Amino acid sequence: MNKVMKAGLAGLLVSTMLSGAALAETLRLSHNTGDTTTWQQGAEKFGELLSDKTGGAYDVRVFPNAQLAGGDQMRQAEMVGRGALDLVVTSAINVTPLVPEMAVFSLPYLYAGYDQVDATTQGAPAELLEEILRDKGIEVLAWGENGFREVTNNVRPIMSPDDMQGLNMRVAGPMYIDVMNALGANPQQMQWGETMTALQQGVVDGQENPIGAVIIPQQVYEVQKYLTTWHYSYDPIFLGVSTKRWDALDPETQAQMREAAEEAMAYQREITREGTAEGVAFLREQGMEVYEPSEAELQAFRDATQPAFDVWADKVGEDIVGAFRKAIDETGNGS
Ligand code: X2X
Repeated sequence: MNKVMKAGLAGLLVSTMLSGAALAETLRLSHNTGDTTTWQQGAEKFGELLSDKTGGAYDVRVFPNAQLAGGDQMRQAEMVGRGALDLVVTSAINVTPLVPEMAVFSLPYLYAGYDQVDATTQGAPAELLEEILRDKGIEVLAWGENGFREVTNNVRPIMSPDDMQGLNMRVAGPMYIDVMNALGANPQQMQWGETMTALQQGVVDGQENPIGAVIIPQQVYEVQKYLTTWHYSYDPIFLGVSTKRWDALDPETQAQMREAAEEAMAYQREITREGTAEGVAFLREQGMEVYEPSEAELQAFRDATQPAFDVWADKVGEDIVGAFRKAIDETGNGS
């Protein structure tokens, strides 16, 4: 060890002693988008709040791009479930291989707006999913937002279901394969981490993702020409902790952790909605051609995707779909 290193180590020791605190326990948090997204910002906010609320007893190290799961975005939930990861921020769609019921949020055209979304993700319906996830070893701490998923491609503007015919579309999960098939496209399931390169090289023509959480921060506009705001599927994210970790915490720490998660995800939802609201204008400035379908045009997409809705509503089960529909109806905004 050289002099400089020795001095550095001594300094570290002194500052630790001066702060009077025991070394914080570091929890590892995995998420599957890049470090510029609102997923990352929400995860970092959670780390800050947890450290504050626990008086520095815990801190969080955030690992983007599903790197702790070898780049496999679907594997993260299973790893948290068996305690191989402490924490995860991921979207519902990534958990459908483990828990098919999680597809409920993303059923095509289930929601007509944010108030309907909030009535389910921030209300009793989401608790039905939380129970199932708990049985799989994941304690959901709070729900955030990926958002309404919009379609982009490099071939032509999408104005009607016919325009989807024959397009090679990257999709994230199994339900979207059925949705894309219903629209006459050629879906291909692919990791998000591989998608930008695939779009750039023309391996696929298009993809679909939310504007504020992913398309803008991950610069999808650099490799895609056309975007249609078809709002066809909503995707929430959640912040979850391994139940192995959770059950070992005392009630006070549990309360602090849940509070930190709720505040962090509220912040994450807010910045995601802001980014989405400003997003279309920004994307046009970047040279994208954006098409905003009318109500009648949206109805054509709704009709075309109905077969996939029916298949997946069956997989989710009547109890859960019914609870979601009831909460949506009670907002009084129709859909
Ligand atoms: O892979 C995607 O498209 C993403 C980032 O939205 C999800 O995690 C589902």
